[in-house]
Amino acid sequence: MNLSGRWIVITGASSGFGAAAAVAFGQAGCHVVLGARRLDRLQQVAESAVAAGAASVHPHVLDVASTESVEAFATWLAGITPTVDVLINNAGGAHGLDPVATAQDADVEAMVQSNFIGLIRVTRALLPRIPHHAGAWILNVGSIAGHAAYEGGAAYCGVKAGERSITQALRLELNGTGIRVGSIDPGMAETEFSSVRFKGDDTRAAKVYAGVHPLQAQDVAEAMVWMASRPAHVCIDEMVIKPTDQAAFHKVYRRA
Ligand code: NDP
Ligand code: 8X3
Repeated sequence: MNLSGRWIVITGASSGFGAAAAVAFGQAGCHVVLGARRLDRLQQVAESAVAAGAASVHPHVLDVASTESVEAFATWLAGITPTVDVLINNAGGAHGLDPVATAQDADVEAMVQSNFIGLIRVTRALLPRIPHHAGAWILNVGSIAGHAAYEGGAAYCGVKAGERSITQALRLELNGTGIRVGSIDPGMAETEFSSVRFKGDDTRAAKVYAGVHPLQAQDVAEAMVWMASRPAHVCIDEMVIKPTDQAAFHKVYRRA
């Protein structure tokens, strides 16, 4: 399916997968709408998407952890476009790697708000703008963390498992509308993810990727474009995408 001229909304577009997706959908000639909390970073991403060939680019502040912010974003968006062809629910991430015994409420709440409730909030707010026609998409970003839990990941793995359940429920609810609902579930990818997880401890974050050839944000963005550009009768329910070096969360090949 040709994506040129389609309207794409990307949450969490100020870095990582979301920023790379802005450029990748821009290259495909889309109108790109970008949301995140850091407006200065969004504006830089917007410039890259324009340079890549986007039909138009529209950055706006968005905190998916706030109903008020999501509703303000939706109201602003309604003044720009009557329709959204592809919604990419990407905003989120991990906070901390503490075991349950020492888990911090603030970290758990932040993960639930952004990855889980935020996904429902944004989808609920934008659903009226997604046309019931063949070819529309709601593409949620999950993780291999949603497929198997690991030590220190109780809350993060929990919310990403929740993302899979939301995706599955929504696909059932929207059956017959023509709107496709799917999940892209990456493994280890070198973005700001680990820096955020370890609260700015970049030395600790770098160790996650030491000796490994991890996914880059662009790898995931290209997969998103591939999913979105399938013919309208084809729905990719779930795509797991990992580095070749990562056979499973705990099984990672590291060069000396
Ligand atoms: P980054 O930290 O680089 O990007 C996260 C993005 O989410 C940023 O743009 C950030 O923007 C945004 N964000 C976070 N919280 C909120 C919020 N409350 N409201 C709006 N935007 C928010 O990491 P990734 O690109 O790696 O992460 C993107 C998604 O991919 C996340 O859902 C993550 O869980 C998932 N993921 C990541 C993997 C990895 O290894 N990197 C693997 C599997 C899944 P801002 O701070 O400006 O608001
Ligand atoms: C991020 C991937 O495996 O570090 O979702 O949790 S993992």
